[in-house]
Amino acid sequence: MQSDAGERFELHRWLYRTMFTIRTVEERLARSFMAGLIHGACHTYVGEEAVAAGVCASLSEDDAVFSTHRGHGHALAKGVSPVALIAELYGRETGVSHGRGGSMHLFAPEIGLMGTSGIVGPCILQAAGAGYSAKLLGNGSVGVAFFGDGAVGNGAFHEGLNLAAIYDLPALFVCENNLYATEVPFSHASRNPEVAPRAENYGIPGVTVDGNDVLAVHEAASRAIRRARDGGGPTLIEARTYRTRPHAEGMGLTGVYRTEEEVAAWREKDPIKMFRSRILSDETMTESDLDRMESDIKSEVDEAEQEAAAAPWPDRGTAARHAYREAP
Ligand SMILES: Cc1ncc(C[n+]2csc(CCOP(=O)(O)OP(=O)(O)O)c2C)c(N)n1
Repeated sequence: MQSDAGERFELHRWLYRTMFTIRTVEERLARSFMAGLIHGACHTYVGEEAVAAGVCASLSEDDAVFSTHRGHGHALAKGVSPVALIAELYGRETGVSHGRGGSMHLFAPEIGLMGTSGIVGPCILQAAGAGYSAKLLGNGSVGVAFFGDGAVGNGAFHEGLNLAAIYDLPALFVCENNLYATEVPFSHASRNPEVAPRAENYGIPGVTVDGNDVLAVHEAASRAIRRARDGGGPTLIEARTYRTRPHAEGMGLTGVYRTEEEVAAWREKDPIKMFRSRILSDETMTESDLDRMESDIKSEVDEAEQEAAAAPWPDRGTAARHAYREAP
């Protein structure tokens, strides 16, 4: 059995590696978008990496994740490789959805990434459905939805949380409250700017957590996931975070809806910077360990990008594959 210190080291290493990989891939994709290599929209997850990493650290391939238009980070944290993600955004056959889905439609059911979607809200219902299936099968798995504050006003939020609550389903609802839906402040879209207390309406626990503190997210998520696996029912987590890039690449970073000062203040609370300081003060790893890890990840992502750019396009003859069921 591993010692506590050994387990902590492994966890911290995994969390840092996952967050830094997401950041590096996203920054690479932002450049690729400007170079015209990406077909369709590209919503990056820069600034929010601690949420995907902190939650997915407690999940296995048997747990089902449903995500949104901002899903690259969830896909990577759930185990999609950088090359499969980048190739998907480049529209290539080797992409995670064989080049058919692009940025917002990432599917890898073999590792429990049940899909990202451009439609705001349904992932909440799908996670409740996965929880229902897990309960019927008694297999101990959990359905997880990641969604933004913009989904909270959608009927799916009420229906999904209510359904999961009344049947004590093993589900976890993770609201990434980054304060804006596109360029609409949450405080304009709702008279109640808090999400977690809404859990009380459904009789389930609601937890607010600093979404830029990966250890805080991990602790809240692992407790909720354990509770769900043990038959205790669903939890709503509100992770308070911020995207430090535009809503989608090509849009303005700031504007009528937020100021440069606000973005700069949140960059000071960057989740990777914060975790790096924590690791160094806890002495889990040294500066040179972290520098080496970062440089390895940068090389891996560079190689992944080159491989994706050289990958073949899907064959025209297979355009309808996965769109229609094969005739029996
Ligand atoms: C059902 C639905 N309504 C509206 C839209 C248009 N839309 C795309 S992204 C977005 C904002 C979503 O904001 P939020 O859920 O907070 O996620 P964030 O982009 O902040 O991560 C909206 C309204 C949509 N895609 N689906």
